Formats: sequence, structure tokens, C-alpha cells
Amino acid sequence: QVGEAVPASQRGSWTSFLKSIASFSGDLSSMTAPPFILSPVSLTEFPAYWCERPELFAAIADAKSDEDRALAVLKWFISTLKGQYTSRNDTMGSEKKPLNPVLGELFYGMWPDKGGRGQTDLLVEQVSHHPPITAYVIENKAKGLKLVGHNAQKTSFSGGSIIVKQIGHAILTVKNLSASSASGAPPVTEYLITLPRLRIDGLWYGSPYIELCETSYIVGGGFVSTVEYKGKGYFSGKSHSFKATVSPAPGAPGREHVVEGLWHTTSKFVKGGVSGKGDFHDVNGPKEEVTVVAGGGDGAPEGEMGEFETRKLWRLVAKGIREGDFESASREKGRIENEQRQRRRDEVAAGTSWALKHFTPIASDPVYERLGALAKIQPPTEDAYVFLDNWPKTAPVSGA
Ligand code: HCR
Repeated sequence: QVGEAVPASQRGSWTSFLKSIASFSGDLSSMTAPPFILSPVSLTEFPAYWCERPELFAAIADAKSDEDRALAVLKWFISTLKGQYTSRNDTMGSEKKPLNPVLGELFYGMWPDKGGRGQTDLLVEQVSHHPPITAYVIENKAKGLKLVGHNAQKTSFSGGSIIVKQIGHAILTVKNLSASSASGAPPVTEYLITLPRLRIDGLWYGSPYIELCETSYIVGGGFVSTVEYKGKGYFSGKSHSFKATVSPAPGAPGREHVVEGLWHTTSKFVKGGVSGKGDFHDVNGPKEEVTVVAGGGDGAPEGEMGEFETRKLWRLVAKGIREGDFESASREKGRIENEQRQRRRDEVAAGTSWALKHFTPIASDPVYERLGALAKIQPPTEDAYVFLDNWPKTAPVSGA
């Protein structure tokens, strides 16, 4: 008998869903799941998790040395994990299956300037539907910070859990806004950020949750940070444990630092640290959700979203899921999917293909290759999506 969290009327379909994923590997997002596990949020909204503590992102620019900056980048990164991997449990009771974005879907947002931290902008585009790939950029121009990345997933099933290999990476660029060309300081410093593997547990009980596993890296600015993730029964015997080692890159000067703790709460330095401070990160305090803005594409008036903007595109599906009206949610979802199939057929007939708005694909990313080699990251090369630097003129959403 499956867990209590599964409504009695959906236990059969939940068991069939689990059976089908047990013999499946690849793109889970396209599989039909029972209504209780559906989220009204599209995957295009997920890159916002990178900046729900905008002051920590901005602090990267204020670091005084390469060593301080490596620690500031790590602190911001670790502080994003709670939102990225536990927030659906907090807001919806368990991990859920997000809406599978359509090709060309767009999501724009921002975090306003507060206390001199500068405004941070977010732009997301679904750059592939099969397999689903989401590209994003997060930029704080006042602070000279830009994060560009893309994300896809390959899923498999093992020991009753879904294993999600994240494919993709992010590059953080920090512009040296104060250095003159005579100072010898590099005009920009780049950091390669790789992503952890996930294990989705609790499936049988109908209340999935995520544990992070294996290792991810942050490489750049003369330092390599290696983050090892463990669940219950490892370093501290607690869920969501991690240990991060920040070491000078081969041949670079600097001290080694080691941080240990729980990524969804707090961590401490166990080696190194800055001026006697033992504490490292703390995400018990409030976070700041993104303010959604309208990009006004496809001739939509200022303040209104274009047809492909996430919150407009999925409005009726999300409403149906939120209100428990799954019939209308599935009817609207079917309508969107049929429209997409028709577009693809029309493109084939016309000999054209969908033109991305904000990104262009490259088969291998030279920054990934150069920085990845410093930590022997595998694979040695990866594809990427280059941002075209064409921020649209966005406006607050009318009536919001
Ligand atoms: C695996 C996942 C889709 C991808 C989601 C990603 C990896 C997307 C990038 C974000 O930065 C971080 C992130 C967090 C999510 O936890 C992860 C999703 C969890 C579930 C979902 C599957 C496609 C759906 C599985 C269906 C289950 C819940 C039954």
C-alpha cells in the first residue's frame, strides 16, 4: 500500500507512474503523472532560485581579494541550495512535477536595488523542448556581475529513488569596475559553476523530497571550491550535509578553507576562515522572491506579457492545478501542446526552424574547458548557450 500522502483515488495511477519510471531513463518531464503531484510552476521559473538572496550575490563584487571573493561566491552558491532543492516541500508539501516549458518560453524578473546592492535582472528562455533545456542570465549591472547558464536533466531509477544528473553549467563573470588597465588586475574574473546530482526519495510514500549527492565545483579567480554532498549517515549523520574545500588553484597563492554544515540551514568554517569568524552561511532568515516583469514581446503593450511569457502561457493550467480543477488544467495543457505540435509541423512544411530570442548555442564552451581543466572536471567539454546581450525593455506587470 502506497503512502497516506497519495489521495485514495490516485493510488492506482501513482503506482503505475512509479512502475513506468522504474523502467525508464531520460526525459521524465514528458511523462504523465497523477494530479496530486503536479506543480503549477513552469521549470522556466527555477533559475530565479539563484538570486533569492540578492545581497549575497552583490557581495561577490565587494570582496577585497581573490580569496575573499572565492569565499563570497561559495557562500552565495551554498545559500541558493535551500531554495533550489527544498522550496517545493515548504510551499507545496513535497517535491512536485513542474510544468514542462514549451520551446521559446520566456520568463523575466528582477530584484530591486535596496541599500546600494544594485538592481538584479533575470531573463530565462526555454532553448530546447526535447530534451528540455533552460538557459538563463542573471545580471547586476551596477556591481558588474553576470551569471549565464543552462540546465537539462537526465533521469534514471535506482533503489526506489529517481536519480537526476544535471547537465549544464553556469559561468559567473565579475567585472573589475574600479581597476584601470595600468593596475595589472584582470578586467574580468570568470567562475565555472557545476551542478550536483539529485536523488529524489520518498516516492513510495507519495511525498518526494530531494537529497543532493556526489560533488560539484566552483573554479575561478585562482581558487577551486569542491563541494561534497552527503545525506543521512555520512559526515554528520544528518540530511542535506555538505563539506566544501576552498583551495588555491594549482600554482596560485592562498590558504585552504574548509566549511561543513547543512546546506538548508547553517554551516561553519572547520579550517581557515576570515578574521576569526567561525560561521559561514545561514539561510534561516527570509529570502526575497523574484518580482515578475513583463517583457511585452509579440507586440504586447508595455506592462503586458507576450503569449510566450511563462505566467501568461500557463495561466489557465496553473489556475486549474491550484484550484483542484484538473479537468480544465489538462484541457488547457492539451491545447498548448497541440499548438506546439502544429507550430513544429508548420516549420517543417516551410523549411524553417524556431529562432531563439536571447541565446545562441555553441558546441563547446571555452571557459568551461579552461576552468574545468584546473579541477579535472568531467566531461572535459560541454556545450553552452551564449547570451546575446539583448535585454528587452521590461515593465512591471499591469494590475499586479
Ligand atoms: C528533476 C526535477 C526537474 C529539474 C529540477 C531542477 C534540477 C531544475 C534546475 C534548478 O536549478 C534546480 C532543480 C530543482 C528541482 O528539484 C528539479 C526537479 C525535481 C523534480 C523534477 C522532475 C522532472 C519531476 C519528477 C517527478 C517526481 C516528483 C514524481
